[in-house]
Amino acid sequence: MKQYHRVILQMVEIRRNKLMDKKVADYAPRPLAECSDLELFNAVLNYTGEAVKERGYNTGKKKLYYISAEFLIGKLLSNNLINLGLYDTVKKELSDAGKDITELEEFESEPSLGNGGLGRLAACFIDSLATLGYPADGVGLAYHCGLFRQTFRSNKQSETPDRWLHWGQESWMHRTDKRYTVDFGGFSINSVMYEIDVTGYGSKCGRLRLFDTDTIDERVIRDQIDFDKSKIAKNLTLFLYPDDSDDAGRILRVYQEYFMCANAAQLILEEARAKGSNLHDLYDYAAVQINDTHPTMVIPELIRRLEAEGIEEEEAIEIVRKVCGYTNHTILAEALETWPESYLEEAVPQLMPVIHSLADYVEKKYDEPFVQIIDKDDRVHMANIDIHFSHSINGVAKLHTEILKNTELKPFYDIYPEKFNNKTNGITFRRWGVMCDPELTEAINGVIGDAWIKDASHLAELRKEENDPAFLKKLLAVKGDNKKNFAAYLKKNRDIEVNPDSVFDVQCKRLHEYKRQQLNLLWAISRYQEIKAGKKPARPITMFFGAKAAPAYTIAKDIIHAILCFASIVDNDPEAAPYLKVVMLENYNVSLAEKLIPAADISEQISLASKEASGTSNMKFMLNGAVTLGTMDGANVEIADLVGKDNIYTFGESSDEVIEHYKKADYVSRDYYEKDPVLKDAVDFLVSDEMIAAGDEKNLNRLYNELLNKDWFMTFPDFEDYCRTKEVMLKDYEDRDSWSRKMLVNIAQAGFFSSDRTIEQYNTDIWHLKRDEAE
Ligand code: NBG
Repeated sequence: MKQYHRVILQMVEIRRNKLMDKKVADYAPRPLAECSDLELFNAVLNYTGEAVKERGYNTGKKKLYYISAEFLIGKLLSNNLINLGLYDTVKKELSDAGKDITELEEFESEPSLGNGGLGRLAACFIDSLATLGYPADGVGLAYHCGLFRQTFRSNKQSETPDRWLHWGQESWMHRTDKRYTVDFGGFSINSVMYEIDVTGYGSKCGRLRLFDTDTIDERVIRDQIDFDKSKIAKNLTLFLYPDDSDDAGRILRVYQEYFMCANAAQLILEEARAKGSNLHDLYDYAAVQINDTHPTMVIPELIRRLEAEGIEEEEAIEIVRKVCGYTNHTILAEALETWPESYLEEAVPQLMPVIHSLADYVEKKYDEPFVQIIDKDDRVHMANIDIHFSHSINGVAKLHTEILKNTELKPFYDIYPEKFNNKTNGITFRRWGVMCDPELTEAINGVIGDAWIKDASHLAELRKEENDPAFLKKLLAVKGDNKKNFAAYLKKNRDIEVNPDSVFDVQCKRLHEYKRQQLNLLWAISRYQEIKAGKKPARPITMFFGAKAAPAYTIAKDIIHAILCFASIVDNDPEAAPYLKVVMLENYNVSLAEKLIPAADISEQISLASKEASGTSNMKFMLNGAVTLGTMDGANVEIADLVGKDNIYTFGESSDEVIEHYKKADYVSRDYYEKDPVLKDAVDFLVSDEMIAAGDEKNLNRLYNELLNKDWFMTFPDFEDYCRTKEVMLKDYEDRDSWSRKMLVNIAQAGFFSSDRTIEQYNTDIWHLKRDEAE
């Protein structure tokens, strides 16, 4: 038998520093035992702030500005303490005073600055940048109410403002003295810059710089998240992705985007100059990464500002091109923003001469209509600006980049083959391993040490344990504990009861038809129908969904409604309830993910092949020992390559087949419905008497008709294979020995998906930053 000894994280990486002599108690107004939660939280905040100051920031001549509309950073207390090597010390100090650090974690509110994978990726990237020692800022907006807080009422999603920050109260976000003026058509707004320190693991720190204005007035919010969209100075940074179903909402997005870019541009030029740049050599001082199309206006804005400094337009364009890189995160047309020229004229008239110049430049060189900046309907294509006027265009997984090159962006690839490159996404192992799964971390450290936390390639050393029954058993035990912990959390905090001995089958991600939560739901319905017909499964299954639907996305909300109605039917059916449970988790966010993912057995990654650019929850699940059930889409393809076919369950049509269907327009969902009685029964159940009694006939009918008459994301063709594959998977789950080996292989092969690897690749190919000189 092997001995599993506890390795204390701090011993390895952390330089002992002066702060070690200080305590949280030194920052508290009274003895810790007598402190309120708020006093305690502030004490830890200030103690941590001191530690950050001692660490200092990564500096260097050239700095990266990672501009993004979203930074889904999650709570910071534990993450910062772990990165600073202070977690165990603080935990002990608090516990000696009778205080529980996990309660303080619950007290902390989660910053609402992002939506999904794109924003979480930005957060993982700034963690890795700090850890690796690269000078870098994240640049974005300080939304007061973020996306929205999701609640369920009458089995439907309802949205309320997420007032995550109590303005004026101490927080991780510090107000700075930096102020800029941003001009819009007919008026100007003064900005104020806030900063959040980004701690690296055993390294110096980076910064997240978020812009806001003092004129915001939350009183313009009316009912729920509805607000007066015309009062730009009062509403500019209230919400992330304000409802864009009308003109006012869409123009507001343009105002927001320009506000972000105009501030970023001023910051970049000011800092470069302060370091000695004459602006002709901006490339030696700044790299800009444009995260999706939202920050596109930084290109014309920088050009405009360089021209104002006396640089000729042609040179200004070349300078900016050398500085900027663009990351594409989706092939869905709706996410490739285009704005009517008239919006830009109204909101940012000063940019129009530049945009017209860029458009002329392209038009003179290329005939192809697809690559033009402004189309025949006078719409400005933001991605097209990015592609022509930055030096690098990357997709976020191998398959995605190939699809961009060969299909979606082919006319651009024909012009600029050298600009296209792939950077498969990654996740930070500090948050998604060490912090969220301490028991697993301890088990891993016990056999291979903790070097994997900073150099994830070490995880592969775990493969040597493949035939060690003690370690495999340990993995099962850890998973069992995590499931129990999550079940206890749900009971205590949400009054939901789940059976930790059931299979935990999880799909958590934004709600979108292409991600196909509806496919999972149809499986659940057919499982229910089997049970009702007398076929009782060997083991119960608990299906977890976590997803927010964009407020104006009707069908996505109908899918949530159907899941909630179905969940209530199962709960109230004593015949089915012992075997099946469906849980739609309210307000899924980073903090909940950190609890849910370590407890998962099955990771549902079932997007329509070709549509999921990468997926990153697939990587988080894998690192936490869940096994993937997925299509050959996004990064699933690379997971399959790494773990081998025995350690992943794949199904469904290939991306080539799917792309072919779209090309030929030959898919008819009703044909599948007529052909497959199991599918037909499941689909019909959506509008059954039981469902209508549980919900709203209008919504259920709409979903039913959508699937039957359109099913744009081809749920039906994959249904049979999905059910068959899931059945095999559930059967295999019962062989606990061989399942634990699958878990191990997944964990051991996850090293490739560290965001440290991704960042090194961006740096080598795109940014060319130098690491901060180690002391
Ligand atoms: C998302 C994709 C995911 C991908 C993340 C991060 C958007 C627009 N795109 O597949 O859907 O993992 O970006 O790259 O949120």
